Amino acid sequence: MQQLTSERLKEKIVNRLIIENGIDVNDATNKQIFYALSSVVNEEILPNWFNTNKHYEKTGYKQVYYLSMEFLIGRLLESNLLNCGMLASAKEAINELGFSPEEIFAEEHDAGLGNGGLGRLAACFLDSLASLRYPGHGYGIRYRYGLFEQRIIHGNQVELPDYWLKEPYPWEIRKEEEAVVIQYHGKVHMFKRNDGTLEFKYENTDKVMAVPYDVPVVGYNNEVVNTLRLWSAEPAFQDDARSQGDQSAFYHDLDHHHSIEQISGFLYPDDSSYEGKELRLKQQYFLVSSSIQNIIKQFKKTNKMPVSRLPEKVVIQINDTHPSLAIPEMMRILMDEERMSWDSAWEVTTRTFAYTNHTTLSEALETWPKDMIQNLMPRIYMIIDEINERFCKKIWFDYEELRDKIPELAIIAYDRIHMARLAIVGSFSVNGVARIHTEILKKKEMKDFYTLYPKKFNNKTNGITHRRWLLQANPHLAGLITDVIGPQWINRPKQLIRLLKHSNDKALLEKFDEVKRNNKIALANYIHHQTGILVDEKSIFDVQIKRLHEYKRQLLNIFHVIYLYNELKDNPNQDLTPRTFIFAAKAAPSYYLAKEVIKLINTVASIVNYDKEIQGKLKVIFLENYNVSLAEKIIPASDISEQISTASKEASGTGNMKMMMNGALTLGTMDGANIEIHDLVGPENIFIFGLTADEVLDYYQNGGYNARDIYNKDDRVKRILDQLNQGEFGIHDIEFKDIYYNILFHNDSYFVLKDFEPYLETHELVDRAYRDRLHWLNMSVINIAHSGKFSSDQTIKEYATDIWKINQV
Ligand code: 26V
Repeated sequence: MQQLTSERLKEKIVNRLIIENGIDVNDATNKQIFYALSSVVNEEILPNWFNTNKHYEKTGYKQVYYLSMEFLIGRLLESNLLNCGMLASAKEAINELGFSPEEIFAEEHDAGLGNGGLGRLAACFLDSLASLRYPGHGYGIRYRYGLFEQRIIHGNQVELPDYWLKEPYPWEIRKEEEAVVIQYHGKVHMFKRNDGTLEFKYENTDKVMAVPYDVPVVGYNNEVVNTLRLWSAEPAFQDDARSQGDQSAFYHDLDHHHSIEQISGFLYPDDSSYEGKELRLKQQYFLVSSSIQNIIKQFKKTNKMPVSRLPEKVVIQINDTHPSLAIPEMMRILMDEERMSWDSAWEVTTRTFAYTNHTTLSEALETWPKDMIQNLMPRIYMIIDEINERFCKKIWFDYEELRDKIPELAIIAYDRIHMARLAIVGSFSVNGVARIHTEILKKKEMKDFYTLYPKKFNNKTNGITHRRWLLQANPHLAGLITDVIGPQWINRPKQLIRLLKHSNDKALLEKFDEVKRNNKIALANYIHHQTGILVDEKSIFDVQIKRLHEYKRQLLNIFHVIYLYNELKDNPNQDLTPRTFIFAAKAAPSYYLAKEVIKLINTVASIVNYDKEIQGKLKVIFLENYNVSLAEKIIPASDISEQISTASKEASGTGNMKMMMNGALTLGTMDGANIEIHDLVGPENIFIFGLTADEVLDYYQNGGYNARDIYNKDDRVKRILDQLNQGEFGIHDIEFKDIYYNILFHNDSYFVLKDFEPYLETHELVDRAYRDRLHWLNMSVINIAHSGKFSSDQTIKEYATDIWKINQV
């Protein structure tokens, strides 16, 4: 790619402002500069995008499609500049024009089309696919409202709608000519054709149009541009009631249009508990029907082969069970439109789909009432019913030892449709997202399915794109690494391991120290600007940023803070390394206890931060509206990465990888990918504590844990819980009785009290370790050196070779 100099970029921006806005650059607003620069970047991207598509069409490479209800892509200007090789010159150009790059980038509204880990993983995967030259694309929904914006008011979370499309989104292109029709409701009629095969006709269906908006996915310095196709719901046909002046029909129309547009209206903001809302089901079918129709159409156009050969050219990864209706939808199209027999359609379908599981939490498992599916998509229901019949028969006849288990294996059981079971039966691959998670699936959660299909199960440990999370978010660290080991690590992140050789070089460690300090100063400034609170950049930045969920145990973290505060009140001169506890987290709007924890953190902050007696040794910061852009600010400044889920509950985690890559040390349980981090860096370079997954699972199964015993025996614990109960940790009558009751009367389901003491002890080790600056930096560099293993490039290569069988172009 011809790389643009900053001079040339400036010219282009100046021109763009004249042509588009009729203004002089000196009069331009930040917003106008943002749009001008985006348009210049698009000029670079678009020809490559066009050529990539042409190339795929011409060569007929096998394509992978990643189907996901969520893509948490964040901002794109800076990452597109980076991947086009223009970031440095663009920053220079912006500066020289008298603007601040940071402010210009901040003009872009985060695309928050996801809840958390699962959606962000999808975004990292797209980046790696394009950067490794794999023909891989995303299919999702263009929600008009992304994940809510969070404000903290009097310590409480308040949700505001995120109308991210209020202003034009410079990265999307509407492709009206690719629109497809989705049908809901109606009746299905069955006919026998002359050749004896069956034909299905649909009558009186409600039709909705799915219009794609394409977003380019730019590969790193390689001219590949893949596609993220986001579907938007629109009325399929213009009713003519309006022109006929029929008032009531007119209003009926408006209503109708509104309910259609609602299908892509908003992202469901709850990733902690499944709720069987019909609109959500409509969204899922909307995504899968439009995507599968589109995939088959593209396959035919490119390959001139019978659809029976689809699996040679297409593989579809479904991101959790949310898009698993794609399986019966594929069957429907192959049989009803392509006239294939059941057996051949099933063969094609099961060779095309692969399924990733992202959680074992039972409350997140999707099941839908069978009536709802039958009413909303009668033909799809018939197909699921048939898949189920055949599957159950197979168990009955071929696996006698599993006969008793049929109710736990059947796709339709007790009038509900079990989406994970459908996904397993209909796919050739089932994977978990970290080693321990896959093992739990095989040994426990999906044990009987594993007996049925041992070869389907495999592990693919998650990863993160080091381009966004290191090169872009932490340019000074990236620069320093390049100074030490050369730039090869950028294309081969595993080469970060070459840092190991230098991890004892004192002069070098000082430089790492300086980078971290500057990042901490930048974050401290941001914190001051946002909250008015001054934090000391010399304190330990102890960070927990993730969705708020009981199993992630932000409560354990804040209990530790309260404990430290109590200790300092008893003895203000205690020898404690100053700490800044940084939290950021959104709670699902209906998750009462999670919101109580947010309120507790903010209440503790409001007391601790203003208590002169503790001499500024503790600060508690809750940064509102956690999203991708805020993560990019916090992560480079983190010293301690809190990954303290109840063991066995966190499928993988990816924040743990991001912070490790930025030189933070993990303080965590043996859960998710923490275990793999531990195994790589060794026990001496990580702070591990608490129950193991086996111990937790054993307690769940056999009992033997009593939270009240700990409350009675441990004065520190008793004091904290009593403070919550008696409103002592409260101002203006705020109490936290429900947290108190939850722990003591529901026997502390997440083992907060059980892990409390080992957690405190481990924090004391952290406190001591931080005092030996060089040793700390040595550990930090060792962590960075091993983090290449967690680049999503590595993960994607494994998906590509083990599951997808696709080649780099
Ligand atoms: C669950 C649900 C439940 C029903 C309604 C809507 C909804 C939407 C999203 C989810 C996702 C829950 C699963 C999830 O996000 N898992 C996270 O996936 C990450 C990427 O694999 C992984 O790192 C985290 O450990 C895991 O919690």
